[in-house]
Amino acid sequence: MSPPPQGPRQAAVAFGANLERPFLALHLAEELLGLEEGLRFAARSGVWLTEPVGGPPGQDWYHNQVLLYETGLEAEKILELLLKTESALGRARRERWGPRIIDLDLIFLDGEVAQSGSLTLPHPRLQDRAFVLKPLLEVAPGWTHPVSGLALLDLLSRLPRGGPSLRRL
Ligand code: A4P
Ligand code: MG
Repeated sequence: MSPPPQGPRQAAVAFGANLERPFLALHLAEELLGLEEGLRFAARSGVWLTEPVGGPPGQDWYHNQVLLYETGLEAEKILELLLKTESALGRARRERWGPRIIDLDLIFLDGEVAQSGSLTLPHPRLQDRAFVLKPLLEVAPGWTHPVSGLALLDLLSRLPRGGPSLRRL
């Protein structure tokens, strides 16, 4: 039996940039993704200036933003489009959590739960990161984590006090 036809789902994509011209990188990534068939832009958060989490000391603060799309695409296909867009903008993979011209992460696809070598959903570190949770709250305030059952506000309230700084630009 074939699976029942699925209506469009909401996909949240986190954008992060901390090299050269981060505003331009965020803008270009949005434009490129907007050209992809199957991803329909729904909402964008403000841009947040955020202290780096992990990675080498001394790297610049990040510009972070979350965009929401409506899509009929499968998660693997969305990830492929994100990686393609990173490459198109000249991202070279060097060290983990190192500075990057653009990083595009799939945060959630509705309530889908996935765990494979190349894809984990929801994003495995989203609950640890104010730089994802704060902009996400702007575009998807009603989303709840399908594994923990926690709402975004609950996740935010569980972040340790005195964590990395951030502010909305
Ligand atoms: N991958 C698995 N699941 C996913 C998913 N849901 N979305 C795989 C995106 N990718 C997913 O990622 C490595 C691989 O993860 C991908 O090839 C994909 O198959 P990457 O982008 O190549 O490597 P990375 O980003 O250096 O590592 P990682 O672990 O993804 O880092 P994070 O978690 O993305 O963190 N601080 C601030 N303030 N702001 C930031 O944006 N970003 C990072 C990177 C660290 N510190 C930061 C920020
Ligand atoms: Mg990434």
